[in-house]
Amino acid sequence: MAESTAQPAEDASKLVIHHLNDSRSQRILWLVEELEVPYELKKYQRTPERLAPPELKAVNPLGNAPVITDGNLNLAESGAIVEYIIQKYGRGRAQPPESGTIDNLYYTHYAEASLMPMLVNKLIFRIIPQRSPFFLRPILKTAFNAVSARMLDPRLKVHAEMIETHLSKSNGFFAGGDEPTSADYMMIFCLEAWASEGGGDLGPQTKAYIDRIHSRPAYQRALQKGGEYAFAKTTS
Ligand SMILES: N[C@@H](CCC(=O)N[C@@H](CS)C(=O)NCC(=O)O)C(=O)O
Repeated sequence: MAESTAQPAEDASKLVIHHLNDSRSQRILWLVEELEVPYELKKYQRTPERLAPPELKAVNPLGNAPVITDGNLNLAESGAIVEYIIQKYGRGRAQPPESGTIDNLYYTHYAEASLMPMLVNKLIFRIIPQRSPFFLRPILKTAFNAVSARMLDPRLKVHAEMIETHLSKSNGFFAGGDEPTSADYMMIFCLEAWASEGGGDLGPQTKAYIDRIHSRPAYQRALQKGGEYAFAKTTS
């Protein structure tokens, strides 16, 4: 969703980040902290059902996060936001080296298009039994665990191997340069969510990558500013 709002934003000169706790908007906070882009933070709290609160609908008809407001523009979808901010505010930073252009393109899109849907399914399969009537829980838990083990885990194993192989050759970041690029800003949330679901087959290079990103000062600043974030655990 990208729309020109009829009303100008209060302060059109400042980028506004609409941040939901425990969510993909942590990607955007890390990015702006890393690039030292001035911004205003608007925080939203998940409901007891872990949904986004209705106020987010004022800036995104889908009601989810992240969203940014830049002047008259409201822009949702974390991949679009990452690319927009790098292009408009990056001052030449966060660019992949020539040799990493295709890896950057691939992992920037792979994160939400291929990996995240499987991780979300895994999460949903775990949550459905917990939120079902008490007497149905044991049978639903058995059924959904079986579906997860048969349909998701073997596929996730292949993904984990691909990522591990890539990171073992890519010299620190997904595009192989000397600073994070859009691929890193997109991939970190998936890997964090995966690790916090048990980590399954995540390899040592992948775990070391997550810990390395967590140790960056800009990442730590983003955590402090954003507040509650359940996924920034160390992997060891
Ligand atoms: N593909 C979208 C996914 C957006 C999304 O599902 N956001 C979640 C947070 S991680 C959300 O707002 N969930 C609460 C809800 O949908 O009510 C993106 O990358 O921005």
